[in-house]
Amino acid sequence: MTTTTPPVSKASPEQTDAESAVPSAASGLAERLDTLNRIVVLGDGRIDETLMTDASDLLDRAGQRLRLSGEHTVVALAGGTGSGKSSLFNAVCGLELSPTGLRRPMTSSAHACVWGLDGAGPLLDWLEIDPRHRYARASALDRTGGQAGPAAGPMNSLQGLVLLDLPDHDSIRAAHIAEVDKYIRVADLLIWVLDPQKYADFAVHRRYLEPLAGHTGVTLIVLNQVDRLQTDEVEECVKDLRRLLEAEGLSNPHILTTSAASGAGIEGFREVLTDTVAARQARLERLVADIDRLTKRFEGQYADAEPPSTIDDKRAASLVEALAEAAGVPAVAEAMESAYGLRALDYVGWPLGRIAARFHGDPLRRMRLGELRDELRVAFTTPVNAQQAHVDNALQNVTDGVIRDLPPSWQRSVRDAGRSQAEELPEALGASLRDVVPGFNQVPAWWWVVRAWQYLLLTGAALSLIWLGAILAFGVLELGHAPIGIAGDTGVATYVGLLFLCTLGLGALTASAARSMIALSSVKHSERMEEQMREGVAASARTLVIEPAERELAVYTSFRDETGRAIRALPS
Ligand SMILES: Nc1nc2c(ncn2[C@@H]2O[C@H](COP(=O)(O)OP(=O)(O)OP(=O)(O)O)[C@@H](O)[C@H]2O)c(=O)[nH]1
Ligand SMILES: [Mg+2]
Repeated sequence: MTTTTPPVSKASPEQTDAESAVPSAASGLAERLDTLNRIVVLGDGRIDETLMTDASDLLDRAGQRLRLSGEHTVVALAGGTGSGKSSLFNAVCGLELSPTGLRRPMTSSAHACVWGLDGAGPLLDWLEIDPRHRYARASALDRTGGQAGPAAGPMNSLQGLVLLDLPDHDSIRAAHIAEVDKYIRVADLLIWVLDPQKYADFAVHRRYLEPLAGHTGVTLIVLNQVDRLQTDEVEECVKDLRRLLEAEGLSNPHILTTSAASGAGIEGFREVLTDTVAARQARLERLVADIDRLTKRFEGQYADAEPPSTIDDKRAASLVEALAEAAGVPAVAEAMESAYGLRALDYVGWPLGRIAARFHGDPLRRMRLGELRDELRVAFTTPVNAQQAHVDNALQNVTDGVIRDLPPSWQRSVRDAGRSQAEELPEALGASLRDVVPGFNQVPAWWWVVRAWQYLLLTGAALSLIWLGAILAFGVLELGHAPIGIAGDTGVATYVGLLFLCTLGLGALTASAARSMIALSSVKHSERMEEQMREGVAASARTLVIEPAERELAVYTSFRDETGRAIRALPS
């Protein structure tokens, strides 16, 4: 007794030619697995962990299954205890291979029967079927018919079938459920064996059929034990079951009715198996259905809004500003300005004033210079002791506006990327400050020129003073004979006196003019130093904050592109 429904992987006559059949379901599968692999690489550690684990598991499973025999189709008989899985298994095998009976549950570990053992060994090992529960059937047997019925002919050969009889899914034994779940994950074709009493069983519907609604192409529903019902009751039962399945999202479910006891429907069941095995598409269709189901779960993992690819200049500039502030750049620049002024006076001040100051000591000036030196030495030699809260705030602000339209998990990952190298920031900021030291220590050429000019004037003043002394000694007091006439000539005394005063005056003027110039240039100098420090801070901000965040944005963009494409390619 078989209801008319779309066949599971029903092979057309041409498709029974194994080689030509395979590519139809396979086409696009490799590409889809590649896409999924890229999505996993991009999303790993960033999005929902369970989803990532499931995706990786699927990739592993697909890789393993595709490497294993494509000549074999793994068909699992699943269902509640007593529904008749083992009885159907035996009926298809034509031998009593799996014990059946009244004990509940009866089957405690999977039994496998293989038609065509060649190449099936690694597949059975991968399926972890206990060697004691592995059986082989020669295909010829099926052509001559087992218990299941008359010869079906070569086209109906079960060659390539790996039929699994599973324990019950509703077992009181947790190990049974774990085993069932394992095989339901890996089987190429799933057969749910239901019976008229428990076909609406909540557990099987909620736990398996509903979540696998997209797997209709690789799912077969068998209503067994129909010998217990009247003909009209069977139809009513099938109708009700179909309604139930469709309400759960299984569109156009393929339902068969059988009786393992009377043999009714068994031949039709074998035919479906024969067609499925001959088409050799179930293995690939199962993987395609799994990829479809998994891909749908990525729907909430990206946002429709086009993501930004860069941190805009305004945000980058405020980050630099905040980091420069946290590193104390303005204060260092101010200290540099003062130190520059004090240092300049050592060069351009009137030498006599400096000498006098050195003798008398100018405690205030000395203290100030000492403080400045300490301040700068600390700034230049140690990592910046930037205020953590200030830096944290700046790091948060730089990504906050940019990630607004990203899904929460990606907001987190971009924010984390922006902070990923935060620990290196103090050292890098310290280095940015240190980098300006050579520039700061340089003495401008004009300081030397002024200093030489000042010494020239001082020499002029000293010489004119000596000259005046000579005139006083030789010309006025006539203490002796002048070595050269002009040295004792009182007539030039006025000019020499004037020369002396002029050199002193010029020295004072030069010192005063130089001071004004220093006042101007120290501001310019500190501005230049500050600019250099800010450039360093900006470079650190770029390498340690902006670039990691932008790289993460690029990862999200690729993830969004790949996932979006995969979701759009899903069958509607
Ligand atoms: N009347 C009738 N009885 C059946 C049919 N199929 C199986 N049975 C009986 O139902 C009982 C359970 O059958 P099993 O094949 O052991 O059931 P199972 O689904 O393998 O059960 P577990 O191994 O416990 O999960 C046995 O006594 C079978 O003889 C059927 O189509 N009609
Ligand atoms: Mg059983």
